[in-house]
Amino acid sequence: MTSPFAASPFDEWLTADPEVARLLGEEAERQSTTLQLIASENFTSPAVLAASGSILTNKYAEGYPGRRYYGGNQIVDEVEDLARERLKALFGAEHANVQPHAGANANLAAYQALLEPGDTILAMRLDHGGHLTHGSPASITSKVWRFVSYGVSAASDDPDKPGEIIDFDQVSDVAKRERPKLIVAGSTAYARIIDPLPFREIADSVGARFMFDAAHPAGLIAGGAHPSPVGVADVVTFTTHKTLRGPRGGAILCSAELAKAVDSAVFPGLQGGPLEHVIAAKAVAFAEAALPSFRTYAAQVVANAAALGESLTTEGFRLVSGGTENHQVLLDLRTFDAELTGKVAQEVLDRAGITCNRNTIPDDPRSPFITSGLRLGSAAQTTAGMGTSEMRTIGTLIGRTLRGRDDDQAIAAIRAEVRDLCVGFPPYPTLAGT
Ligand code: DSN
Repeated sequence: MTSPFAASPFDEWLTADPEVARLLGEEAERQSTTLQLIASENFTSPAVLAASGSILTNKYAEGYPGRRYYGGNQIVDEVEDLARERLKALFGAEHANVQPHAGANANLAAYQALLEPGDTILAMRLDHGGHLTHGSPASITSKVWRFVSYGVSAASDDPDKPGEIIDFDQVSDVAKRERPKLIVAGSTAYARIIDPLPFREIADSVGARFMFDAAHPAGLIAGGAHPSPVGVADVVTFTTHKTLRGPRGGAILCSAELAKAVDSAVFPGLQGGPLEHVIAAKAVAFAEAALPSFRTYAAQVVANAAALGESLTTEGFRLVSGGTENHQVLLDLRTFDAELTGKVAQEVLDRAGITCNRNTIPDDPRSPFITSGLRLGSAAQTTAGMGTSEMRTIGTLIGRTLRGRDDDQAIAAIRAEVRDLCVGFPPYPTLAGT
């Protein structure tokens, strides 16, 4: 197949480096002929691609607009100010920092702004859906701060009273016992809306600060599909590349009162020179997310995840937390096949052209490397134009792939069906070659 970028200047500029050009072409083919169901991924717009591939990568700009440590930043200052103003307007925030290179950096900077080393942080258990930066023993966060955790309620078979939902009694009990300086809401594998208000109440009851890590739902919040934590939490961190559909990176929102502490924590506390080409791309994405069409997109992402979840339930999988209210579907594979691990499922689905990741599920008896779960997301394929009907087809394809996992011919046939489906929904139609 012709590279979707064949008509763009990217290939031409790379003729001097045929090896990298070839790899980009192969990745373009992979992204446009396989299903992108990793819940933390998306397809940025061509304008975001253009800004992130721009000459702003050449510029050193340590500091902030109007207060740089290098000359020649007149234009860069305008770029970063534009990004900050657009982001503040998008979420109604008093202050924005658009320099974090990633979500992990944003979280580290927020902790640094709000806490002293050794202070206690209450965050979601990693094996119940929390993120590495919420206190994994492998993360620097747990070496600097002391983490205690809350989890989700027990699993339930009652469709009217689903389990595996954030247990606010537990959040409150642990908060009262451990007196954390900071309570963190937010997750990496959790399919429900996270309401910031109960967290705020609990934080206030113990005199803690409250941080909302909105890495996953940022686009759903911007698009009005989820409640906003801005103005409720002291600090909101997020990545710009998941549901928000921008370039790979992070950002922080906070009150004017915390602006100086947050800015100092990002630079010089954690990072050196900001990636101004990425900041320009963030500015583009923030403007896109303010368009009415983005509200339609956010609603469709949620509807698509629900359709995918329903279809997978019909195939015999159990949905962790009994359903989905965001862009994620977290599957318990054991009801489908007690022997099937997340690792095997991910590998077989990869062969069929269905890209997703294995994930632990609450109280998973298997290790994080093997797992009993799979995490799927609807954000990227919704950007490519797929709707609920395609999501139901994908659910069926996943069921067929995993049932036929020992049959190479069956997998090859599904791979062909996946390619046919994807060809109808090119992620970059305006860049497509002929
Ligand atoms: N935890 C990653 C994810 O959600 O895929 C992002 O850091």
